[in-house]
Amino acid sequence: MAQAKTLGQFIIEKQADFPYAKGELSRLLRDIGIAAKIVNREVNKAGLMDMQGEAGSTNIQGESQQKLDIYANEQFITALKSGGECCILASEENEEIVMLDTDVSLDAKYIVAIDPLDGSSNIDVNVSVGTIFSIYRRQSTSGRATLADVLQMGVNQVAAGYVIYGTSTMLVYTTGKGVNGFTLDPSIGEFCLSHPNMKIPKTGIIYSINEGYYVHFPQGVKSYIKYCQVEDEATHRPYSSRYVGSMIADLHRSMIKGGIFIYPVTAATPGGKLRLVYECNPMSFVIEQAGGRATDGKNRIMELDVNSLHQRTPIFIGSEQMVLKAEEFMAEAVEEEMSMGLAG
Ligand code: P6P
Repeated sequence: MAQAKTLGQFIIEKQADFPYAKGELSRLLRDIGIAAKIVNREVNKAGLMDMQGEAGSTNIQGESQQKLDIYANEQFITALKSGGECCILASEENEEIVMLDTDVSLDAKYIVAIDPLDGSSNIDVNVSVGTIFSIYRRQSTSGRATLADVLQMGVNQVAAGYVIYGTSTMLVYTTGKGVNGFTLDPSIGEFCLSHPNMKIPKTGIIYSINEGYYVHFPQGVKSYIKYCQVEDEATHRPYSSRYVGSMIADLHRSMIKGGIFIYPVTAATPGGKLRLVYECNPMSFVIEQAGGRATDGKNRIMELDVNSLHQRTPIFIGSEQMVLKAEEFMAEAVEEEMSMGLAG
């Protein structure tokens, strides 16, 4: 059987798609692939290397950091710093932006936003976790890049993707010309093209949401959940409920099988839980490029104003028809509340 195309071969081959490409973005993507392989090695043996469990520190979110969170973050910082193509890294694990512009990368053009190990609270129970990354070109044209170069709208992304450390390790990414998936072949230590031109099914029969918060959900979300649970043969309902607690795992399943993932506002997270810059925007870019849809229940995620590094947003993402249906319930609930308010 012919050896599948490696990530490096694919990146170089696709470089011709970009008129301004001088290889910087290609090198940056390869740097991310290298860091992912190193993180994969530790994730796969976390239990053996005392890399499980909490590190005893907390991140900007006030969430306890896992040892692997910190390790993964360090690997991506090291790889991006040595690669020299990235001037600023914005990470879930760092309160402030990380300036990478050393003498090697003084003219670096790219900004990388990353969640180095999403779902890391699942590491101790051996559930899939992942890395999410987003790449922008810096907007400033002189001096050092600044936070303003990071706080760009999602539609400005030049590339985005995720790595899922699961039963196999996959890297899935887009540069705005479709989505391609690569599976790590441990025998050669390379990501190999396994899922060319990925497309998310336009609809599906799986909904993914933490129903434990049901009482705190907006009425539109409650109505959509009930819609999913009603018996209706023509639309293959009731749907199945699947919720891993690791966004990457839930979204990768939707990419392959179709489905909708919802993390709405709740009483505990009135602005939503998931972060716009390094979780929702990159995953929205990938899902949209695969033919799916990603909104906050009404507005396109990638057109939301970005005002702060760790900004959160509610997210409805996945198969286009399912997201549109959920948005219908959200709009109906708002109309009802407004009419009741007017009547009241
Ligand atoms: P909850 C993991 O901590 C994460 O950021 C996402 O990967 C996941 O979808 C979500 O939070 C789970 O949150 O509140 O359902 O435990």
